[in-house]
Amino acid sequence: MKRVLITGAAGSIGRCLRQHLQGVYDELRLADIAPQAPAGPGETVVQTDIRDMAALEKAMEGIECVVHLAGIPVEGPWETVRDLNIDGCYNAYEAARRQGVKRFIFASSNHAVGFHKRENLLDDSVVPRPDTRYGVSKVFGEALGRLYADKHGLSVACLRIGTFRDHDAPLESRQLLSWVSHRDMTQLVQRCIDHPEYHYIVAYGVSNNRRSRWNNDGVAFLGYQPQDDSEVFAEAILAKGIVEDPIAARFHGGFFCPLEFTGNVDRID
Ligand code: 15L
Repeated sequence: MKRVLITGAAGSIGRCLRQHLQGVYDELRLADIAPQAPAGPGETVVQTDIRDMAALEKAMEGIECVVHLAGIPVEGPWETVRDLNIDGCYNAYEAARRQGVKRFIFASSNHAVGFHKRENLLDDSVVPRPDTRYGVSKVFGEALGRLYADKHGLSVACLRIGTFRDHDAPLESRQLLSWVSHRDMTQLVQRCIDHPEYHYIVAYGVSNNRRSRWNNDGVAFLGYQPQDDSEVFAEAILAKGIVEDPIAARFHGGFFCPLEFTGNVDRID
């Protein structure tokens, strides 16, 4: 894969990938609706709205691999989730198909499986269990990926990303499980771009955290070897003595779970 397009390139993960992948591929095409820094060597910068299929098709001309990061990264009103993460995500897969893109890497999220109990270790075979409308949109993106892989032969990787932060460190106790460092995130994406052949995979975007509850054995063939462990931050974080919300603490999705919650936690098996 020599010509790579990143959507949402002006976001947190996009900027990190831009910084670390500059010069690695023949062309790194950077698409975002927001203004971006001017193109450096090997880069092309395009202003693209993922709600505009024609613009996305144009942005994907000649591209071999799409890294689709664009969308709303948190819970939001249905209209926003629908426009950006449902319609926008469909547009991205469909534009990729029309342009003959070979591989599609989808920024999914742990919130696609957020209502699984934290006491259970999660691998790539667990059933969807979204904790928000945002989580539902990530389940949708994973399902579209499965469809486009099976029906159209697109090679697809869905990354259930944990906690990625600009400051590159975990800040609270749940993030000791879910944190993914900049270099590990970059390595995972790069392995997914560079691997010669896979059909459809799901991987967790998480560092080598001693407290991680997510298992990537199913994608060991990728050779992803995360370098960072949140444990080095554990003492300082735990010393703050901040107690997690009781609903958040039960589930993988953490603080997304109690948002607008009107259910019965004891019925969630
Ligand atoms: C996500 O999917 C969000 O994009 C991010 O902002 C974090 O909240 C992260 O999950 C998390 O679970 O910590």
